[in-house]
Amino acid sequence: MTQRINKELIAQENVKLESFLKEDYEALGNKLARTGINIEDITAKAAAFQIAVPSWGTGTGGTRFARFPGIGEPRNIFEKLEDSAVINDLSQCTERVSPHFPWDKVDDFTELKGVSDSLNLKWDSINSNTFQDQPGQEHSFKYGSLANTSAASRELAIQHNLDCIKWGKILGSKTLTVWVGDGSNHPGQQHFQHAFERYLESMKTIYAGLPSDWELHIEHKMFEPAFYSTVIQDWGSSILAAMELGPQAKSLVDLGHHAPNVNIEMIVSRLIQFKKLGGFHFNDSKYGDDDLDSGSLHPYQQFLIFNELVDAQYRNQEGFSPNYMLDQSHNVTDPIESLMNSAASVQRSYVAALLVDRQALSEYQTHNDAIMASNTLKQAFNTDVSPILAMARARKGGAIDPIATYRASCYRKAVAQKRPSSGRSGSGIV
Ligand code: PSV
Ligand code: MN
Repeated sequence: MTQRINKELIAQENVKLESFLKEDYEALGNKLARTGINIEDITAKAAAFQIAVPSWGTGTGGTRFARFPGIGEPRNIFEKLEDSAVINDLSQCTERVSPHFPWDKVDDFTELKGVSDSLNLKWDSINSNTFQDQPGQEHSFKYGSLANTSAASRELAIQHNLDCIKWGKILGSKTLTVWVGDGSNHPGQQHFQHAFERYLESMKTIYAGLPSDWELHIEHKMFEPAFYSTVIQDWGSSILAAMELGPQAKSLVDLGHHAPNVNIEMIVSRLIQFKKLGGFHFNDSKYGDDDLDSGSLHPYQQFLIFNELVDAQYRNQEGFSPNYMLDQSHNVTDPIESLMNSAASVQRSYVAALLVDRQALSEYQTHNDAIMASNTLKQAFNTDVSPILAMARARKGGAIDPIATYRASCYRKAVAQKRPSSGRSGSGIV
């Protein structure tokens, strides 16, 4: 039987905090009312916010040096769904799960859909994996997949993506996300233009297999596994590819996939402007693609990204409906705790961005009042919206304090009994 967080336990834990929450919510409501903001409008938007959980994020991550397995790790997609359901039970903003194939491949996708339905979970974007070889694979991806010089390897990679669409249709997904590690490790190893041409040709076949109500998201990443050049290394290559393919192809922004100090919020704005923003993989980083917990290091950057997103919503920007998803590696924490924290952190950025006085900001921009424009953003960012997040969760049956309730449930200990350790302590970045 699937393990869940007992609803009574959530209620019991919430009772302990209810009166404090009410007080804080009222105080914040009064404060916001002074600037003409109705807290209930904001709470309704917070409650409607959703961010998908990556199936692979429910397991313990690692580096290329080592992995230290946690207890009670999910061993397959069914157990990953169980953990995802717990995250949503407590957080109430993560009703979708984004799978990765073939990591999450099953024999019977109809059965998998039945299980997710029974857990009240939906499926987000399907992620294809052509960055490693599977046991017995006939044509290797060692020298790339969609851009490989070998037609047989390219064909295999294309077919895998078409299979992902087929499986995704059964699950009710509407998006395919393609990230490839194709690139080179030595100057001269790869002809830049020819590699990009091969990639585009392969992607055109995948695009042709896309149902008319689906989107194809192209995820760029500056480096790794290729350390000299990567075919889709930046948002420039990604948007070029998306433009070449057609309107259903868009760019996906993973926060960790840019050169240090790049102005990601401005990239987001450009993609919005040209109807090419497909979605996000949220995480945080200090050095590279660190896959740290969202908002743990650069909460202001995350807020500034949401400032662009809320601005697009405010302006009713055409073609704007990005997917939000987490993509992190939890090496030293319980992944459930990290994912709950991170979902709330992204939701926090969204809610704070809703507080920006857009009319005032526009006036300051018109009159080149840099200080006041910047202060307008800072004022929203510095507002502690915790009571709004907690209220939105509690009203939907979630936890006022998700981590405390999760710990009180002893869920991890309970699942550890039926999920013996995989013992997989070798290296592995996910
Ligand atoms: C690549 O680093 C990435 O960000 C892509 O989204 C992959 O699908 C995911 O991580 C897992 O390897
Ligand atoms: Mn990613």
